[in-house]
Amino acid sequence: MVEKNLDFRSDTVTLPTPEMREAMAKAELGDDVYGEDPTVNKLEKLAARMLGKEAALLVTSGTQGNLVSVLAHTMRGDEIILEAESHIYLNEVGGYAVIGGLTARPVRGEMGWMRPEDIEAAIRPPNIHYPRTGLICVENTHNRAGGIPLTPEQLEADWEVAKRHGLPVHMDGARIFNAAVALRVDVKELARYADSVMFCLSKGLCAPVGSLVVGSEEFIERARKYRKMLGGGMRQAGIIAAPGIIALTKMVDRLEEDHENAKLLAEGLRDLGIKILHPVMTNMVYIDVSPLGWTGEDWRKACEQLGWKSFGWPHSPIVRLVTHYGIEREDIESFLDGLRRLVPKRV
Ligand code: TLP
Repeated sequence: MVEKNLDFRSDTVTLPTPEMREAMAKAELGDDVYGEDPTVNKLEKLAARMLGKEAALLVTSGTQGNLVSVLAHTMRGDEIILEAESHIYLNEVGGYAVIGGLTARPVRGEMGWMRPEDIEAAIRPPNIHYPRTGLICVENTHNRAGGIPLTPEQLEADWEVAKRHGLPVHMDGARIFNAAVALRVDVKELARYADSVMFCLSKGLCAPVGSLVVGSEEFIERARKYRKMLGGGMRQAGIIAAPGIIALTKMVDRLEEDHENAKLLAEGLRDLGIKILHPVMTNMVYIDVSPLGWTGEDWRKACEQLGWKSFGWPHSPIVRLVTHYGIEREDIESFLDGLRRLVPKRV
């Protein structure tokens, strides 16, 4: 049975499935700092195999996974190239700068994709005045661009520039399985254009905690050391790896339902006069409620009346809605029915 979780704020709110809870209770455990937790080892092996990389590392969160990856690829003083609206740049507390001693060179993308020529223009030539470019980061799906999946062709074009300049590529693939499902490609086809990929178990895949970093054996060894430095050596972490295994083996294909529900939601909202800001390709819908004469705060209150949680601020009419496990098609339909009664009538 799915616990009702009427919450559009994020797919991070998903609760573990009953099967995950059971797996947690029964998980075989050991000390993972000694490499002795069999459940963690099993999850890491599975993740590496699924993404087509040599090795994997379980980390506490997407933010920690991105940070250990960035640290393992770079040296203090390097500059990293990333998309101007990327999560690493905007939403990870500036860890790359504070902890890594790195500077950022943001490049504006088109629907989340940095064009290869723009990346190339941002790579620093040797010059005594310049920092060394150390890394290129891409994000897939791209959150603030609207949950847009970057295609293998787009990724290959960026990868080609990086390799021509001898640079590593890190992919913030927090929702890489949403991208793979939406594009109907094997996730390996996306991961192959990155030296390292971070992806999250605790978003649409429903595990309660955890993300993974995948890459070469040698890269993962370095990342493991940084994870320890950041306090991420988790001892009997099989407790969180067990639901992670279920996330990867049982929860990937159902992401399609979330994508269908997001499309249904977007169509219904459009019919009510609300502006949809991006093509809806995965589980995110970004809207502008100003055509209703509403602020984000009005939106939030309307949702609250209908029993839903949704973000919405007084100063902005832009809101992100995310579909996920626990939200069924019927829930979207009844939400839209309720909303029809609340929105001002159109003239
Ligand atoms: N994103 C959260 C918020 O921080 C915005 C969300 O609700 O979407 N990369 C991407 C692309 C993400 O969207 C997120 C989380 C992360 C990394 C960080 O993951 P966590 O929250 O596990 O640190």
